[in-house]
Amino acid sequence: MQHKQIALVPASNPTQVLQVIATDRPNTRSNESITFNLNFRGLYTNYYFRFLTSDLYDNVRTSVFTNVKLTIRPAADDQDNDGLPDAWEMILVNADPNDGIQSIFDVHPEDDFDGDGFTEAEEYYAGTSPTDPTSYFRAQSIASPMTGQLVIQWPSATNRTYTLLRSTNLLGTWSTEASGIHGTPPINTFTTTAPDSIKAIRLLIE
Ligand SMILES: [Ca+2]
Ligand SMILES: [Ca+2]
Ligand SMILES: [Ca+2]
Repeated sequence: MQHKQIALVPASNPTQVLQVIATDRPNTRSNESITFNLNFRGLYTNYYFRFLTSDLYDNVRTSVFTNVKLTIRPAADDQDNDGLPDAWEMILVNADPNDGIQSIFDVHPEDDFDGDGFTEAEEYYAGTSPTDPTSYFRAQSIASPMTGQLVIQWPSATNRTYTLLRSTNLLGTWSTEASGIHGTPPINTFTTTAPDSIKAIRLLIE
């Protein structure tokens, strides 16, 4: 049932419901407070809150809202709403007290502070250091301690899982060597058999 509902809709397409905030609210109360969390980020366009009401027979009725007060609170750990936890952003704020990055609002996910080719967002996601140009996501050590054995190491983070692919040719045909490998920070070590046919490996963050 889509009536009796408060929903968030984009201004460009008001019939598209992005998120239902509340349903079946009784209409006899006033000064009602509804708390909800937006489950998307990036408010770069206009959105509407759509209020739909119906009578007991599900006929849509027009309602008059005399006073709707909307209070928006950013997520507690992300006051600048950029997707990076504020505590993590402090690494970049504190990296150089004399640079232009004086607060979390000066840290931008698309920037690359240490110039290693990986953005702050990518470094956060991979669990690598955003202030160390030698720290970025890649297999940092591949060794073959004995014939037929391959040891692969990479910088890893908690709450991340990894997939390892192997290829027997260089034509981009990949098969999964292992998936769901849990991060064991700071370094993951994975040992596998390495027949001569392996020509390349690839490492992905799931
Ligand atoms: Ca943030
Ligand atoms: Ca970087
Ligand atoms: Ca780095």
